[in-house]
Amino acid sequence: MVYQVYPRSYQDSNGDGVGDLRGLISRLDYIKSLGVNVIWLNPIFGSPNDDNGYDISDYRAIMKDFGTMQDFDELLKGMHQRGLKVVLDLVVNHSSDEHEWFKQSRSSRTNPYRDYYHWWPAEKGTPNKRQSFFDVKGDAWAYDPTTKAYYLHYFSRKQPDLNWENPKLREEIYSMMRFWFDKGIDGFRMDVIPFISKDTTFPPLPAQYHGDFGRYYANGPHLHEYLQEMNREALSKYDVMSVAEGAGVTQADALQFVDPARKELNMLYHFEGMGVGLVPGNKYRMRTPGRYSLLDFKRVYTKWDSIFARTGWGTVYLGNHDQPRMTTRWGDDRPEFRAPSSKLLTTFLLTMRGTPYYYGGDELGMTNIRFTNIKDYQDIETRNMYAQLKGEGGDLTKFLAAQQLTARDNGRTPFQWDATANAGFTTGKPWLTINPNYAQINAAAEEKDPNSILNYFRKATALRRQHKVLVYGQYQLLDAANPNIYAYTRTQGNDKVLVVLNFTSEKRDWALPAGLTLGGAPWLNNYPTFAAGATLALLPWQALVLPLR
Ligand code: TEU
Repeated sequence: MVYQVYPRSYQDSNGDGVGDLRGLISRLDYIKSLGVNVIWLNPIFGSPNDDNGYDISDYRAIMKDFGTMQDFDELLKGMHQRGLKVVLDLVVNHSSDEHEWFKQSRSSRTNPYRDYYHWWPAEKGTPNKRQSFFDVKGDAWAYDPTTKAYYLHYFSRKQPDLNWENPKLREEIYSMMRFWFDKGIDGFRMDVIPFISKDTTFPPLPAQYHGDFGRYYANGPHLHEYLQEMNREALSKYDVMSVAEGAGVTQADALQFVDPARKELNMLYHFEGMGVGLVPGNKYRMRTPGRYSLLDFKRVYTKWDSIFARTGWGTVYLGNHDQPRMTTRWGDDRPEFRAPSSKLLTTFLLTMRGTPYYYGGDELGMTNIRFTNIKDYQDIETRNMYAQLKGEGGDLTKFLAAQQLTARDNGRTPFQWDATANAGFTTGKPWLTINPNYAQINAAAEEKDPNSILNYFRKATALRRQHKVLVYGQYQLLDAANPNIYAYTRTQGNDKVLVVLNFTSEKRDWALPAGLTLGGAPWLNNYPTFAAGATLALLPWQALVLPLR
């Protein structure tokens, strides 16, 4: 079970309003108490923070805001002493434009670092259009007057794409990976790793990828060669894990990354689940704001389970630092439904096959902050989309309304530790506004309440540790056509359990399918009561894990 920590928002120790490593060290006992065993930290490396650390200017240093290498060593030791594994973020599709490599590269056309990046000389004309995720104009080519050439940046202008065709660059990266492995880290989460290989002739974007360029970016000609090389040169030399951020990866491609026979990566997390309820290819437009089809949801997770049924290994997540809060997005964050729906989503994550990636703060049932003003946002993605839309004369009111549900900053507001000033996160001015609901929703209050969302999460992690059937058992969807209830069994040898999840804010009856016989008290129930019988009378967002005979 992986628990994701967004260090910027976890705990500040020095009052500068930004979370840091010493803050995190002070919270290790809390993390240990959750019952998870792997901690993934978002980027902690040298960075000017154009994109909160996803723009790295020094891969072998700690970001000044976060502390020093000594702090990191202490953190790693503290984690290992508690039996926790540490996974860092590997961001190597691009670097910062403030990285020494890029400074050299842009200085002249003959500089030895020129080929560390993708350059298009202006005398060849304007390069074929590539779409940028974060550029104000949406253009992934930026003109650089010093050498009269364009450089490629799929993300912001301050995130130039590295040129993986260059063997020297690749060796630098593997060596940097070995540096961190030698320090003792336990693995990497690999940022947009499917994008590293490019057709460097940069032909026109084929029509089938218009509006869905992520899928084209993920399809580079040498991608799997590079991943195999990375495995040979770095990963295979250590006892470590690897997980790809599977941007643009389809069901048909997935096993190419994680089939053990191919010797590439261990896991991949897909984006399809996050797309449920959105207009295809457009995360800013929900089909019906605040609603999604449970049938689509079930279809996606069932299909992805089947992909890894014979080989490879899956993942499951409902939120991360690029997503809104899980309870707001997939549950119902109104006061009466917030706790049961958070607990239901936790039940889902911890009873599916594959490794759960659980986002820090979700164990408290944190919710979207729903900013009303563009000035409240810190995220480059939201700010630049807004600027772009403004330039085009688009509907900014509608955009801001959609952002209340989908913007990344919703998932990045500081961790809510207690009801004291600034939620116990900082004594200074927080870098991003803290959700004012911290007075009610905070870890200290939930510690005291045996029925809190936090304590439910602990029960669920303990259950998953105790019962291997929840980890490895075969998954079988039941009642596929039911638009309100998600039910499935997990089976391993003689162990069989039934999971029943009422994904609505209403009471629902659900008839136990023929052939299933309950085998005792629920292993997990997010309500104090449970009406057993041939028909289960489910309360709003009720979640049950029931042993079967
Ligand atoms: O995200 C990759 C990615 O595809 C994003 O465009 C993502 O789809 C978008 O943020 C969703 O809103 C990774 C990181 O997780 C993200 O935080 C970085 O900003 C991005 O790469 C660039 O490094």
